[in-house]
Amino acid sequence: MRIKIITSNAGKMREYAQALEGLGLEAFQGSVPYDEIQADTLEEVVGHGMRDLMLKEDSFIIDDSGLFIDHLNGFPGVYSAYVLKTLGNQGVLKLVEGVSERDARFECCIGCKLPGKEPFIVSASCEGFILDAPRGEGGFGFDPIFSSDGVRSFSELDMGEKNAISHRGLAVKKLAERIESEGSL
Ligand code: ITT
Repeated sequence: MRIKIITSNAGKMREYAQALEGLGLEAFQGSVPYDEIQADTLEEVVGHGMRDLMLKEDSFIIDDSGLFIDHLNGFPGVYSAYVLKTLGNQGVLKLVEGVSERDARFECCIGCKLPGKEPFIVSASCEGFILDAPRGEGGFGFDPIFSSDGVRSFSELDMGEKNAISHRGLAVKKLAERIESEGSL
């Protein structure tokens, strides 16, 4: 089965291609504009986006993700894309400069609509820490400043290693279980 991933983010797209390939699914990128509201949770953003997209498309996957930093009460969270664009990783590091509590988590919310099936949402998170300085060349977005084990940043993992433990990798596993249980594979 082929699945259209509606995203403008090339980093996400690469991860979907690899994670879904392992499940025998072929991901391809689509760019269909849809309503992305500002809301308190990723699930609300995805739910709204899906309702809009279902008027135009009969199957797709969308993904809304964010970095939630404990010391900042979960900021940037649902504002992650804007914060990365405006402050960048250095700006985020400044917000936690000298702070010893570095706990953070990535969250990923996937909205999935398959032909002739009910739409559904799955979410997963990955706990970790904000590093003191960016490290590594791989990945995208906040990867250089986030580590799940406190040793290597997500940018220092290869994509397979990241997908095995990341918010997106875990959400894709839930997605696959759900698709299998509905007999769509
Ligand atoms: P869409 O077109 O799919 O919406 P986006 O880049 O706007 O792409 P999000 O709003 O979901 O995506 O992402 C919020 C921000 O978090 C964005 O700047 C991403 O680059 C970043 N991000 C999401 N997943 C990430 C990951 O696995 N590692 C590092 N940064 C990530």
